[in-house]
Amino acid sequence: MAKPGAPAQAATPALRKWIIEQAEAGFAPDVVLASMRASGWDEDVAIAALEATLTAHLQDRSLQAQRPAAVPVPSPALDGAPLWLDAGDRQVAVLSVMRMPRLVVLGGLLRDEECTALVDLARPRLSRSLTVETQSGGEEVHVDRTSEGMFFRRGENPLVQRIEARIARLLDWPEVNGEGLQVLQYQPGAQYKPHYDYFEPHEPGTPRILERGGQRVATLIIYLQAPEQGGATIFPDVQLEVAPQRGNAVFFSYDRPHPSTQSLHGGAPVLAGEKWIATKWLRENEFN
Ligand code: PD2
Ligand code: ZN
Repeated sequence: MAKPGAPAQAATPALRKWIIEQAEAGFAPDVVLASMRASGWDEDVAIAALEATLTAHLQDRSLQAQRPAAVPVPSPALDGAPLWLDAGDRQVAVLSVMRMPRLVVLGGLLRDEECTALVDLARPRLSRSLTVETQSGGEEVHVDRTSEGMFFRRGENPLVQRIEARIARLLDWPEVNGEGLQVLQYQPGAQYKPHYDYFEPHEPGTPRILERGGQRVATLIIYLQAPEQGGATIFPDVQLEVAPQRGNAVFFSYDRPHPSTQSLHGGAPVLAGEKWIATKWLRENEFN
């Protein structure tokens, strides 16, 4: 609190930055306080600013220290800002690029006939989608995920092989690091509430999951059938909605299993029609 009669003084971002620089340079708080007093800061204001700034700074530092280390992630070859990417047997359009979260919207990853064929192969094999049960590392039915789905085994048939080879080339990531392609169907009302695709490091079931290829480091969601309304893939941290247009895809990576990647995402409720997607999750190492 400023003393009566003292000019109103506030801890500006510039002052906070300066306080942190002094602390990092090794000056004790009382030395920094003396220096602030000498520059005309009211003592009470200066003490409050010092306390608040240094406490917040220590909290930030300890959160940073707890953050898992970053690892290499798949990425399309975006150097030079190309409009098209080489996916081997197909050129794929770059529609949007974001740095944080690391995200790319891709156009024409699959041909219409490939989308239809995947849906036809998947339809008879659908069952209620599961989510990871974090205690055991197993899976469970969950209200947050109301789609129906199935998994293809990696390389299960020529169509899946072709798509997997395309994805590996596009993202420059080994095919064997990919989980089997998952196909999901969302009926009107179905959704997937916001979540992270990586496995929570501190959950008891995670070590078991990581035995098969390590962490997930990226997700590719391919739209196989657009609903009539709704069903966008949403990224709440950055208020982005990707429209689920057939043949297009959204790719995003997360270099550590931590919310700082801003990779929180969900499937908004389908309002009319049916939405179908295929998801490819990419692991750090070979998935088996
Ligand atoms: O269907 C989607 O848009 C969606 C949203 C969030 C899919 C996934 N996550 C997923 O397959 O992980
Ligand atoms: Zn997801």
